[in-house]
Formats: sequence, structure tokens, C-alpha cells
Amino acid sequence: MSENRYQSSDMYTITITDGIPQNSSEERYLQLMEKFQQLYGQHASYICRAPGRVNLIGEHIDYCGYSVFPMAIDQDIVALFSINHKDHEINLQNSDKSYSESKFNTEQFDIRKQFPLWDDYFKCGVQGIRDKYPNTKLKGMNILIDGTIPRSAGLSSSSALVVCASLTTAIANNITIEKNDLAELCAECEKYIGTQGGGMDQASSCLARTGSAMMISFNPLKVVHVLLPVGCAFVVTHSLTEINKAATDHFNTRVVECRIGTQILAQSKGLDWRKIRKPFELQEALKLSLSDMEKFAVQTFHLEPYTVDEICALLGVTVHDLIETSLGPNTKHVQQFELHKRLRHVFSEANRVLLFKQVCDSTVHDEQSLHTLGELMNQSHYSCSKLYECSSSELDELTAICRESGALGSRLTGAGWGGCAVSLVRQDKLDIFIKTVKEKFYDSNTQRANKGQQSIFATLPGCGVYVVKL
Ligand code: ADP
Ligand code: NG1
Ligand code: MG
Repeated sequence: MSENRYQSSDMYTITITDGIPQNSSEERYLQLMEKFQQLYGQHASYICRAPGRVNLIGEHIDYCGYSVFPMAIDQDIVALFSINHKDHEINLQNSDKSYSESKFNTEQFDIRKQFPLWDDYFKCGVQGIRDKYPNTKLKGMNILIDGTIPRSAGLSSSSALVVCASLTTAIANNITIEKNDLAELCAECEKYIGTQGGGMDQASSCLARTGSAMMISFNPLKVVHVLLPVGCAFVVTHSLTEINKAATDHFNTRVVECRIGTQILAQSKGLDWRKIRKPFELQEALKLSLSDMEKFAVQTFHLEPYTVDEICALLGVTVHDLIETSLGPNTKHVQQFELHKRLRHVFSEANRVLLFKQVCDSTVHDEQSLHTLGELMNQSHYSCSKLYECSSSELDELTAICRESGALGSRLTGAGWGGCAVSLVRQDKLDIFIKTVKEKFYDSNTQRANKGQQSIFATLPGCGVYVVKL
């Protein structure tokens, strides 16, 4: 039934299957195809599908140039579409009616940065294809989106939508694109929404393989597929608070704190600091270990936040120059910068990713291996909470309850400030763990009660993007 049009074993190309692949959500797809027919009066020609991800360890370090360790989840965004033969007209509808219908022209559209709506993420994906293939006059399409990833919860619903949009646009215009290129293109074009992310989400969605977690490195983008130790399970729990990253400046402030901290460290070593923007680039230039980089940051920065004037004095620039070289339009209003805590988090978290992978790679996995992985996850949460300050009281409470309920490790996942946590649990303790967390976190609180059912789920490493030709 599922004949691959491209070589299926080649991880670099996107698999296009003819007809709905076996073992996929056939019933969901059939219902969506019927809905598409009702909405547009024509058959859908393709389904593009992009998964969300859960990051196991390595938070807020992709944009610093460091490797991260996520895996794709089964929850996804799918786009059903067909060409509509109207000049460049995109009609966009969502199976969830809380997302209102949208119509725009592929030749001319704006992406809202301040308070983006859902169609702005789709436009980012279209813009990514326009940037890479500027001479292609993009065709008009009728599109129906359906998503199962909890939104604004750190499981990357935004990037799954952007990847789906780019993929849809590519397929509709007969553009063949490799997965690596799609991941890089989407990492760039999602920035049109205003958040300066690092590329983990788009790479996980594009390059995941069933059964393996992945260590993703950047510049150049590289994925190593890693088998997780037998006997461990990962459970995602929602704190039932959410935050839209593009509607607040928390995220971009962290990005510039890392950049400015790096530039001050570079300047203190007599390097051309304007050319160095990421902690990883500085580490390469200095040829120091991650723990030496952490020591260097701790010795250099005081614990109190830095003012703009103090930073300008250290770098020998005017405020205008600082805005031009390091801050940019999104964060030019920020007055105080935490450098000590943020850089400590980055270097120690980058090291934890390496240690986590080392344990997964080792040939012997015993009780101690699972404990080490769990301990690394706990340290990561602590660092996110106390140094990077991207947790929330709900996430701190939830991860503590997860640990009390038998998790070997528990941490926030994704950008934080709300959203989900991920816990490492022994496979044989999974049922009792889920039952206990439901009782303690969800059912014990009237506002959270009844939401426990969808808010806690065990997850296995899922597959990356694919396209179904209908
Ligand atoms: P996340 O951690 O889920 O990536 P973001 O704040 O980055 O959170 O992105 C969330 C935004 O993505 C939502 O506000 C919405 O605009 C868009 N989005 C997510 N899921 C869907 C969906 N099923 N349909 C339409 N838009 C969606
Ligand atoms: P989420 O939480 O999915 O929006 C964001 C960034 C990632 C990464 C994490 C924190 C985007 C698209 N995603 O993810 O690149 O920096 O936060 O580790 O900006
Ligand atoms: Mg996102």
C-alpha cells in the first residue's frame, strides 16, 4: 500500500507514500479528507504531517550553538491540501474552530510579530520557501490544518506548524527538498514570528526516526540517532499553564543575555567580540572545556544584573552601537541583563547533554545508568529554575510531585515559563507513577481536576515528517 516515491531508506529525503500508510491514524485522516471535501468542494491531494517533540535535556542552548537531546512525539500537525487554480490565493482553515479562517496571497503578505495569530506561523513557512526559491511563482492552495500537540506547552506546536507549511508549499510547487535543508530553512523562517530560536524544534520534526532519541548539533546541522536504555520510559505532564513565546519578551531576552555575556567574555580575552555571537563560538576560539568556560563566566560576572550603561562601558560602545550590534529591535528596551546565572546555565547544561548521551551510548545499562540520567534531568531542571529562571511555580511543583511519585528525574521541557515537564520513569513503575501524579497534581486541585486525563502521557520516540499522496 505504501510505495515510496523516493528511496525510503535515505534519511535525507522526505518519504512520500501513495495512499495512507498502514499503522498511521487512518480514521483521523479519513475524517479530515471528508471535512476537506465539505469545506472546499474538492478532494485533498496530499497530507503533510510534522510531529512535535519533547526535549529530554539541553534547554535554551540550541541558540547558543550547543547540542540538544530531544525526541519526536506522536502528537503532530497535519495539513491536507490541494491546488485551487486561483492565482496565488491561499485559503487556510483549521479543524479547531477556535482558529479562525484565513486567506492571503502568496505574492504579498505580512507576518504579525507583536501578537501573532496562528496563520502567521503558516505564513512563516511559506515565506521560507519564497526566500529559498525566489523565482518560483507560488501556486494557490486550499488547506485544512489539524493539530494534536498541546499548544504553547513546550512541545513545539509552533515549529510543527511551520514545518507543515513549508512542506506543503514545497510539494504544491513541485519543489524537492531534503530533510536537512527543510529543517534549516524552517529554523530560519520561524524567526519571522519574532523569536530568535536555535533550530532544535524544526530539526526534531524533520529528522526524527521511530525508536530513537536524537542528539542534534548545529553549524553544520547534524543528527545522531541514539537508542535510549531498555527499561526506561518518558512521561510528559502538562502544568496546565501556557505561555506564547512570541507574545512576551522572556525568550528573546535570554537570547541576548547569552550573546552579551559571550561578547564581554570575548572582549576580556582581546578577541574581536563583534564577530562572536554564541557561547559555542567563543569556546571554539578559546579552546577551553565546558567546565573551564563555566569557571571563566563565574569569575568574570558579578551576581547582580548588569545595566545597559555598565555593559556599554565594558564593551566600549555607545547605547546605539549596543542596540545595533547585540540587542536588535525586539530587545532594545530591556534595561537589565543577568549574565552570571545565564552563562552558568548554558555551559553546565551543554555538559549535561554530553553526559546524558554518554550514558545512553554505553554498552552496559544497569540501575545506575537510569539513576545517572535521572540525576542529570533533575540538575537540568534546577539550573533552568534557579539560573535561567525559565520555570514557574506550577512547573516546580509538578516536577517535585513527579520525583516524589517515583520519577528518577523530572524537568521542564521546551522554553518553559509554563507548559510541560518530562519525567524519566522505570518502565515497570509506569502505571503507578501515572496514577500517583494524577492524584497528587491534578485531582487534588479543583481547577486542575478532570484535565488530568489528557495532560499526562507516556511517550516513545516517534517518526519525523512525511507526506501522503492521496
Ligand atoms: P509551542 O511550545 O507549542 O511551540 P509557541 O508559543 O511557540 O508554543 O507556539 C504556539 C502557537 O502555535 C499557538 O499560539 C498557535 O498560534 C500555533 N498553533 C499551535 N497549534 C496549532 C494548531 N493546531 N492550529 C493552529 N495553530 C496552532
Ligand atoms: P518551544 O518551547 O517549543 O517554543 C523554544 C525554541 C527552541 C529552544 C527551546 C528552549 C523556537 C521555535 N523554539 O521551543 O529553539 O530554544 O525554546 O530549549 O524558537
Ligand atoms: Mg514554539
